[in-house]
Amino acid sequence: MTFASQESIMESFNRAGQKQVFTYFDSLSEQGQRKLINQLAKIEDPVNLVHTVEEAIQYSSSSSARDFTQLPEESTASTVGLDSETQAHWSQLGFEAIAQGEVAVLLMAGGQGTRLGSNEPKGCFDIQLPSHKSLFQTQAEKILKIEKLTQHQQKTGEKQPRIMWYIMTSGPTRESTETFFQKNNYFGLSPNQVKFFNQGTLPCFDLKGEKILLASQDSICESPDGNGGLYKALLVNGILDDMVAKGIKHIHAYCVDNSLVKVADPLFIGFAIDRKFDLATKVVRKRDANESVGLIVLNDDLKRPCVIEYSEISQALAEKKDPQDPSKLFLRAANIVNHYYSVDLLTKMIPKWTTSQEYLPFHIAKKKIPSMNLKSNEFYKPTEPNGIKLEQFIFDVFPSVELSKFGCLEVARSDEFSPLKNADGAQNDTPTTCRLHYLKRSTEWIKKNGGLLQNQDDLVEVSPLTSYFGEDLEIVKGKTFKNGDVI
Ligand code: UD2
Repeated sequence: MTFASQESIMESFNRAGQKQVFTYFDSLSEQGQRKLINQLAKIEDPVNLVHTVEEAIQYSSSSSARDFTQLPEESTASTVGLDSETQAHWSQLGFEAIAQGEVAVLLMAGGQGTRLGSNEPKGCFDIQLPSHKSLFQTQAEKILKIEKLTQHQQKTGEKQPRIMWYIMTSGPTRESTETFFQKNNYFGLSPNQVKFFNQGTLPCFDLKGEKILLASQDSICESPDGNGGLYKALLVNGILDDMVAKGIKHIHAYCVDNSLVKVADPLFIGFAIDRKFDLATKVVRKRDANESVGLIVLNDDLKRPCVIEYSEISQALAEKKDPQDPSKLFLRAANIVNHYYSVDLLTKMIPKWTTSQEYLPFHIAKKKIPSMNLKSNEFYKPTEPNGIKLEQFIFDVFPSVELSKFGCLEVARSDEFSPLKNADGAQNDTPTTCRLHYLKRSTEWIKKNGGLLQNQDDLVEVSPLTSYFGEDLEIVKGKTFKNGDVI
């Protein structure tokens, strides 16, 4: 770092009204000064950043009464009651794409499990299944099982198709995630089919969104840039290039904390291929008006798909009933962070999505941010929210896709969605609810295949290596199982 560039960085932050970040600069050692300047250098345009935060603050306070409605029929489908021919056709298309090495999986695992109260990455969490498998392990085994099913289904002979697993972590989750995989020998996957990459960060501001907070005398506060940071991370880490170089055409992107996720689901990929969608998302029926999920809707002004996040929807719109059937919510297609992208779309749009703020606006979250108190010159841990964290949402790019290229597939909640969000004791989305939903789904498969239970409420665990979605379980016919059994 030349002195001139240090000067220009300091000048640009002063111009952005951020001279407070240099409060202690003169008293720092040369090393301390270099550490701060290097961190600040990651922010290309501080004036624009501060302006964007001002805009985000205004946006988040304005209750934008934009015209939202349900997606049109032609953009949607449902696996609930889907005829077996369509089901078989879509699965076949998905298996073919996997057999040709055209499918990869993108895992969003950068979130810190603050609501869960764990300081481990969520994927390491043990929801206390009889097998004590972590979320990462069950997801890795689903990939292995899909590879084996493809090998069998597509008769690829000795050649077991390989599915690349790209895992986005954040600064706080990277090391422990990678160590966890190494210690567990990648759960049976080959190490070179798993690629870790880090998402970016954004500075934290004071509550008014005016001043960047200091984490110490020689560093500013920053936090992961949200799951919307995925696109820039794919670009700067060469992941997108890697996908293209490997001939990958179809991406399944999902959220680590869904304990029932169908990783690399051939049916979902086949749905997108069959309908020639560039972007698709799975949804479940929203549980109730206050469930903490985004809603996949149509922006009627733009005639484009979009998502309203739970933290930004008006109570009235969340509770609005469907005029066609008042027993249902009007907007009920709940986002479960389970998306399909064509690599064509990503290569075409990521350069746009990552250079203009319009596609990925900042969302504001008021938080308690441990930081330097510039009056007392002491570091403190606030008991009340004292600042804001900025994050970008992965689905904010949805309106940039033509409606005709966007698909929404409804799936059964009991089959595909049980998120791990809260510590036990909360009403929903806890390790207990995840464990129960996981075991209930397995036990349903056992009963459907003629397996018997010692007691009617017994719950049995079926490993993903044994069955991915209840297939190939003829082996249980006539056998009796009891609580805690694992097959
Ligand atoms: C997410 C969805 C919400 C609904 C809900 C269902 C978004 C923006 N919101 O809300 O609509 O679907 O999940 O469970 O998708 N993550 C990162 N980096 C980050 C932040 C998050 O990788 O900086 C990952 C995180 O590890 C998780 C996923 O993104 O896998 C969702 O993040 P979250 O749990 O913070 O999102 P939540 O529950 O607020």
